Amino acid sequence: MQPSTTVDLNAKIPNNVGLADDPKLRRALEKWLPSYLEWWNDMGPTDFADKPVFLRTAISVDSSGWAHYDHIKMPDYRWGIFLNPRKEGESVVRCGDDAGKPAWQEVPGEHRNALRRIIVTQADTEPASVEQQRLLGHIAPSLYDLRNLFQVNVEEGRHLWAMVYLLHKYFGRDGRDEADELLERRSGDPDKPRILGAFNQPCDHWLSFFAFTMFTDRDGKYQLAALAESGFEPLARSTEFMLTEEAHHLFVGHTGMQRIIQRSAQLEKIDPNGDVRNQGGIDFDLIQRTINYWFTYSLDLFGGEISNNAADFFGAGLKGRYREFRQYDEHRALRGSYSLPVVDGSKLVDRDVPLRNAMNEILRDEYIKDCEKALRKWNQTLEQEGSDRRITLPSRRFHRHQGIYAGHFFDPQGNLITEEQYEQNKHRWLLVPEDNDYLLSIMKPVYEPGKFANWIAAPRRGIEGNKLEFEYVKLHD
Ligand code: BYC
Ligand code: FE
Ligand code: FE
Repeated sequence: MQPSTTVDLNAKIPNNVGLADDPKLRRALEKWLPSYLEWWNDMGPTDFADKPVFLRTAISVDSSGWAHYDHIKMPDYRWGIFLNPRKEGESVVRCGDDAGKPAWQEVPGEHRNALRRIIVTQADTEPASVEQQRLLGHIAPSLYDLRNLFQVNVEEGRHLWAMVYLLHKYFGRDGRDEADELLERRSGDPDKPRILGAFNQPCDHWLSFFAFTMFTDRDGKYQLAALAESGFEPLARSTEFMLTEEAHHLFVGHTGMQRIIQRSAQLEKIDPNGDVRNQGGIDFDLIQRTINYWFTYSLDLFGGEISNNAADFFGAGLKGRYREFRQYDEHRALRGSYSLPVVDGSKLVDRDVPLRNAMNEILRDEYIKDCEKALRKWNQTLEQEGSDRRITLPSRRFHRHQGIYAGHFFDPQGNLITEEQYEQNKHRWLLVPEDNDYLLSIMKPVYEPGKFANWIAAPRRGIEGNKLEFEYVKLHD
């Protein structure tokens, strides 16, 4: 059945997947709903449950006007299930051995395990990020930012719904068990951690929050885009709709970092010695260490440079390249190779890898290009503010925990160094506990409408045509 573009908004779970006509599935999801809400209450944003937040809610899959904005309390958010419509001629397997054949509306038996694994991995990141960010509301730099945090949080919750729908509908008993386990794992818990590395790292303050939404949510963009090329069409349509929401998360990260950089440049000018910290701001070295930290953990999320999993996923038509359908003419990738530097003793030598095995690296290339674009914007901001400082991205080899560079030591320029050299310098390159102490010392909540903390510039404009003074979160009745 083709999902319609009209959304059933009156249903207990808003959806355009025909839940009303599938009582068994509807009951299963309605049973999962209270467990989800219990998780939200335990692990979602602390203490703001009774405060109306100016949130957007997805109400349609029509690209013009898909969202509705209103003040609502987060536990009353209408988490729904939405699939993008698909045009004629687009319902094909887009990559691999079966490229060009009709897309699958059901899970092919031979790809069942791989698909389940991909969906569970994707799903697991969504609640993980909400857990990582749960305390940040207490130190928000403004009501505008507080609202954006909560907007990201409720939408990550909806992304979990999008994946849990697929697990319940297409994976039977196993899928239901996986859906339950998604509510049991916890970010950073040594006994039942989240699946991927970055989602177990603490996100204690707003500098990390903005770097996370800039760099880690951006991995989300590229993974979702690769899954939007999947031959399993329900997955492709789900992830396509998730991408419309994702754009806002990336906006929050990109502009959040930019506003901090801008403010630091202003404080540098004000201070007689150009000392940003002396003015209560965030110095550029600390900003750089934070970028180094979250960018590299996010690079890990693409998996190994040389990967049999990636080759299998691509060959099976489960996961394509970025914009596979539109950007490439040849969708099999059986010929050709990808050259990359590998560690050989004490030096780096180039090695050719069959194209399919390099799919993680090819996606990582797209991601890095996108990040470089953002860095150029931030450096423009610095130039406009009259600062001589510039921010950079570290090498993709630096500080890696996955793939061929893990277990070796590199400086941020990508040169091989000894473990000793690395240990001696890492406090200059990566976030350290003292950084967190300092950031927490300057991050006091600013809850007065239209006011912003000293360490961050105000945004250019408000949300949905509202002024910056608008009460984006109503803390007092
Ligand atoms: N941490 O061949 P390899 C988002 C494991 S973010 C821990 O190198 P593969 C969001 C791997 O599982 C997007 N383990 O990698 C953002 C494998 O384990 P097994 C999330 C890792 O499989 C912000 C082994 O290493 N979506 O949406 O080609 C807020 C060797 O695997 C890591 C997806 O990830 C790691 N970083 O690629 C909210 C899409 N990396 O089999 C949300 C689905 C690798 O030996 N996932 N491993 O036990 C995938 O497509 C793939 O699983 C990966 C890994 C790209 C993650
Ligand atoms: Fe998400
Ligand atoms: Fe996101």
